[in-house]
Amino acid sequence: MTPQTLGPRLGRIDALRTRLGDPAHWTVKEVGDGNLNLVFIVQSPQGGVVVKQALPYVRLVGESWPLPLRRSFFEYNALIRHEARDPGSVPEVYHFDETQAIVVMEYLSDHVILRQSLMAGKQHAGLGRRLGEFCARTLFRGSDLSMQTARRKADLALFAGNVELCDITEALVFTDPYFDAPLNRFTPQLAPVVAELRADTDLKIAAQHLKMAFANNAETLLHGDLHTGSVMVSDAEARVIDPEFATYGPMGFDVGMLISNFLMAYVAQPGHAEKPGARAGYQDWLLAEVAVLWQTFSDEFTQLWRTERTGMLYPATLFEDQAHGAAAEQARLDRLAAIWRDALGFCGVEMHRRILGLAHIAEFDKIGDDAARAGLEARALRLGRVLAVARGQINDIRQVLDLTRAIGGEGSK
Ligand code: SR1
Ligand code: MG
Repeated sequence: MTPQTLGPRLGRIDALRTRLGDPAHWTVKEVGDGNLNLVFIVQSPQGGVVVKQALPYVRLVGESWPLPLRRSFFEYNALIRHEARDPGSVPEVYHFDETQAIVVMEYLSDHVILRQSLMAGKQHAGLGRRLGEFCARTLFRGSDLSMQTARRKADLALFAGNVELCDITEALVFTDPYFDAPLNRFTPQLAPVVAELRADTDLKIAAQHLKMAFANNAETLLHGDLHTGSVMVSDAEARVIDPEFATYGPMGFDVGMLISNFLMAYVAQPGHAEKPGARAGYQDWLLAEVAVLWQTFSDEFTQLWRTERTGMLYPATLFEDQAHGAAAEQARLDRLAAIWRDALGFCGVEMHRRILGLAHIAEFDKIGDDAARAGLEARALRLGRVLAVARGQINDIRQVLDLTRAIGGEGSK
């Protein structure tokens, strides 16, 4: 679609004419700046909608990298599940056109992409709490801890079709950063650190263990690409967008990716500071929100474990009904410990791929001075290495924040 063809096409849909009025008065602009899709804002005197359309190729690379349109189908299906599992957490979906690979949804006119806000140094009250809730609710309620297993297996089969998007993650996150892959790109001054990381066999083993977990541990429906570019924020709330990478995978994946992007925002802050040291307080806020995010995830997961454990796993018939409630709590702690360990590993490799691979993040790329950028990126690379390799020895979020200050903070060597 183009801004010229979209209006006449959508104007034929009753639900949209009701919402926006006469198509003759609509204006359409394309605003997408992501790696894969077209995004249009359609406005009329009555209101607005967002229209996301999948392209048959990777926008970032071009037609040489074809990508199936059916990712739009997975995105739509994930959005409606996220809404059911955590109401109000995603944009409302108004219309889905599978043939055109189009999702029409709520226009969040008061919201901005969280990554932009974090670069600008803006605080959002309740952000870590809301994102922790989202992760716990969607991950718990999409799993065999909660769902009837026939429904979960049907969903598992449905999302197993999202092969090409999983393939992107499997290559770009877990493999490409650790060798001289053709699509890699990085700041030239990083060459010595890159050589160090590529010679680090413990790190390569860790990345492959994590890849195996991602590809084989189908615990729950993941968002699949939960970084700070997949969250929109206003002063009042946060919404999670873009779940086209949705697939069944390990619970720690979404949580780890999200925390990673907050920690990278922390490391990159000096590159966006108005003057040296000006973002120190903001960095403290970022780390405090990470702590809240993990604590909320853990608390909400605990609450759901105690009140909504209706799936086939760890059934009450084996525990509470046998007066073994304490054992159910013991099992919960085991599960949370496994999620934590996985999350730290995913957090670490996400740092590497966002600096060394194809898909970078604006926090680093927007730092104009190559030497300054490389210095900050090197800190994030080293932090990522420790998180991925030593994830079994890091016991709590306090230690993660401490490591982030020590390795990723100003003054680190
Ligand atoms: C080729 S797509 C590269 C990246 O963009 C998406 O947002 C995902 O993060 C993917 O890994
Ligand atoms: Mg995206």
